[in-house]
Amino acid sequence: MNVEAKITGWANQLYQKQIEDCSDKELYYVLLNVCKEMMADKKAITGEKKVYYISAEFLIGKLLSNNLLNLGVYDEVQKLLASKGKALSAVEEAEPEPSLGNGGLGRLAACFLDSIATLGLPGDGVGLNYHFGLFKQVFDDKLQKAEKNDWIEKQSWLTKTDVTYEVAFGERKVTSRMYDIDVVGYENGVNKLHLFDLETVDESLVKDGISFDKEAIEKNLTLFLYPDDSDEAGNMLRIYQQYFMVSNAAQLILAEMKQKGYDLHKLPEHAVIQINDTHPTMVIPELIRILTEQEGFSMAEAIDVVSNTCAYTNHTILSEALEKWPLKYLEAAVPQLIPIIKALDVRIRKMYPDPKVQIIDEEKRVHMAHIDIHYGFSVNGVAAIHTDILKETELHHFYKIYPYKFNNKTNGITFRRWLLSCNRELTELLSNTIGDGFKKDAAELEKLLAYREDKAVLDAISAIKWKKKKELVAYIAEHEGIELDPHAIFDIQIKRMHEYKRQQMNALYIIHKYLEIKSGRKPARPIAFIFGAKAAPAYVIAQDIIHLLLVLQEIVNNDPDVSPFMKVLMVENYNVTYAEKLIPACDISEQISLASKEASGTGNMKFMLNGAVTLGTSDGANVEIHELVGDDNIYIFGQKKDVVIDHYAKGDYVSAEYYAKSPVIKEAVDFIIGEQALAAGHSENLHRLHNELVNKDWFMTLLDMEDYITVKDKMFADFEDRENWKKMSLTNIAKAGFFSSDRTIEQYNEDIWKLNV
Ligand code: 26V
Repeated sequence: MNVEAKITGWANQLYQKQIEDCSDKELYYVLLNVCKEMMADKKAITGEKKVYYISAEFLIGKLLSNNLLNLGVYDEVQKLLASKGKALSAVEEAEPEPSLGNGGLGRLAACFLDSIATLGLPGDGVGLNYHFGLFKQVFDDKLQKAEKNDWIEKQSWLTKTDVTYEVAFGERKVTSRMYDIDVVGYENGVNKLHLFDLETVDESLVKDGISFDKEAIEKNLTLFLYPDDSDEAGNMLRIYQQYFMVSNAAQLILAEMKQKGYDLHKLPEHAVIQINDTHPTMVIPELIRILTEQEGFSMAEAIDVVSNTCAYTNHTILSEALEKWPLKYLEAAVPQLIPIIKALDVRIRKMYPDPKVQIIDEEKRVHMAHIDIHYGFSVNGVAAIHTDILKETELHHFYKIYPYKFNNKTNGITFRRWLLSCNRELTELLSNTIGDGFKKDAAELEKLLAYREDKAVLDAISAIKWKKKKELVAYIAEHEGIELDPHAIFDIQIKRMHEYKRQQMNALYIIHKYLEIKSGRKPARPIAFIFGAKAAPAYVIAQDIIHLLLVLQEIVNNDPDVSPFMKVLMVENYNVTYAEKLIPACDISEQISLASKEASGTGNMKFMLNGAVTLGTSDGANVEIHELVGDDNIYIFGQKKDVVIDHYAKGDYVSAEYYAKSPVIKEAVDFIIGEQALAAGHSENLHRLHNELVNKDWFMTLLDMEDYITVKDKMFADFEDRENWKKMSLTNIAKAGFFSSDRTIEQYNEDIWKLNV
C-alpha cells in the first residue's frame, strides 16, 4: 500500500474524515499511526552481538519529522498534505516533545540511537518512561518556576509491550512494564528504545508545581527525571530509580540471551552494555547477583563475565556530578546488592591499597565510577581534551592501573536531525552543490571547500541564514512577544544553566555593551543576545543568573536609547524543538566554558554544521573544531586548561583581585547591584550573585572577562566584512563532517563494541 492510501485509511479509521478536513492535531495522530505501521513492517536489525545503551536520559525530541525522513517519505507526505491545503510544519507543531532528558548526555544518547540504527548495528536503548520527565520552565516575576511536563498523550510513539518484571527493594516489591519506541535508521532497519515504567505509578501524587511524596516509591518511581535531591528522601529516590532502571535492564538482557539460546558464560560474545555516565552503574552488581544467585555461577565467573560485558562513558569531571552514594542509603534501598558491592570492594582492596581507587571510601561512601572502572573493560571520555584530563588528572590513579582500558570517543551529532530535518534549505543547497553523498558519508561535506571563492554558493548560504533568521524572528514574536530585527547579529548561548558554562560572563558583556551604547558608542549594527537554559531547581546561583538575564532583558529592551542597537532575550522552556529553530538562525555560537570543564559540548557542533562561527574557549570539542577550521575561522579566547588546573591545584585564583584592578570589570559587576537592576529585579538574588562573583567565582568568570570582551568586539567588527564572514561560515559547514555521530558510533563499534556486522 502506498503512503497516500495509508494516510487516507488512517484518517478514515480514526476520524471518518478526508485529509483536507482533519485538524493539524488529527493529522499528527494520523501520521503517527502511519509511521508506526511502516516501522512495524521494516526489518528488525539483528546480529550475533548486540549493544545495550543504558541511560537515565534519552532527549529524543519530537519524532514525527525525523521518522518520516528516515522512512524516506518526508517529501512525499509534505507534497501530499500541501495538495490538500495542509502544512506538514503545522502538523509538526502539534506533536508534544517527549520530556525524557535534561542536557548533553541525554541528547547524545538520542543521536547515538539514530546512528546505531542508521549504520545497521543491532543496538537498543534502555531507560525509564518518566511521566512528567524534566520540569517545564515558566518565568514568573523574572524567576524560573518549575511545572510538571505532562507530555504523554493517549496516542503516542510509545507501544505497550507484554514484558513485565518484578523489581525488589529488599522486602518491598514493585512490578514494571516495558514500553517501546521504534528507532528507525536512515533508510535502514529498526532498533528499539525500551522504556520501563512502574505498573502502579500514580500521577495524582503530584500536587502543586513539581512537589510530591518522595517516599511512596510504589507510586512515584517513574514520575520525574532527576527529582530534587537536596534532602535524604530525594537521594533515596534517585537510588530507587537507578536500581529500577538497571534491574529491568539486567532482566531484559538475560532473557534475550536465553531466548536466543546463548550460553550465559559467553555473554560478552553476544552482548555489550554501554553505561552512560554513572547512573546505570548498579547494573554491574545486579548482573553479578543474578548470575550467582540464579544461574549457578561462582563469584569469580560472574565477575569475569560481567566485567567483559560492561563499558563506561564518563561525561563530566565536575566532582559534584560524580556520584558517591552513602553505603547506608544503598543498604536501605537495595540490601540484596550490598554483599556483592562489599565483595567487589574487598577484591580491589587486596590488589590495590591506594585509597584513591577504593570503591567504598573511609566515609563509607560508594564511588559509582570506581565500580565502572574496575569492573568494566573500557573507560572513555567524550572529546580529546577531556580524555586527556581524565588520564592525566581526574582518573590518573586508575589510568596507571589500567592504561589499556582508557580511550577517547569524541562526541558527534546526528545529521538527520541537525541538518537534514532542521535546515532543509541548506541540505538542498549542499545536495545541489556537492551531490547527495554527504547524507550517508558526512566526510563528503569537505567537498564544499572547493566553493570557498564561489560567490553564488557563498551568497546562497548567506541567503539561507537570512531566511532562517526571519523564521526565528516570527516564531519568537509569537512565542515570547519580543520583536527581533533579522538584520541584527544573532549571538546565541543555549545549554543547561551552570556556572562553569559561564552564562554570567555573557551577561557581564551585555552590561558592558549596554553602558557603552548609553555613553554614545553605538555598534555598527544591532546585536541580538539570545539565551535558552533551564537551571536545576535546587541550584540557587543558576537561578540567580537566570534572574539577572531576565532583568537585563527588561532593562535593555525597554530603554529607547539602547534597544534599537541591542536586544536581550531569554527564551522560555528551552528544549530540543527550540534548538532546532535557533541553531540554523545563529551567527555567533557561544561556547565559553572555563577551559577543562566542558567535557565536549555538542551544541558547538550543531551550530558549526549550520554555518555559525564559534566564539569559544579551548575546551571540550571546541579544541577539535579549532584544529579542523584553523585560526581564521574561529574566535578562541581565554586561559588554557593547564593554567586553570594549576589555579585549582594552588588555590590561588582570587576573583576580587580581577574585580579591583579592572575598571571595566568592576563597572559591569557592580551594575548587578546598581539602582537600575535593583529597581527591575530582586535584591536578594542580585546581591547573592554579585557576592558570588566578587568573593568566590569558583569557575573563574573574571579570569577571562577582559579577553572575552576584546575578542567578542573583534568578532562583531569582523561581521561587517560580509564576504569574509560568508567564507568562514562555509568553512565551518565543510569541516563539520567529523562531528557526525555516525563517525563516533563507528569508532565505538571498532574499539569497544565489536559488533562485527
Ligand atoms: C549530573 C547530575 C548531577 C546532579 C543533578 C542531576 C544531574 C544530571 C546529570 C548529570 C550528569 C551530567 C553529565 C552531562 O550531561 N555531561 C555532558 O555530556 C555531554 C555529552 O557527552 C557533553 O557534551 C557535555 O560537555 C557534558 O557536560
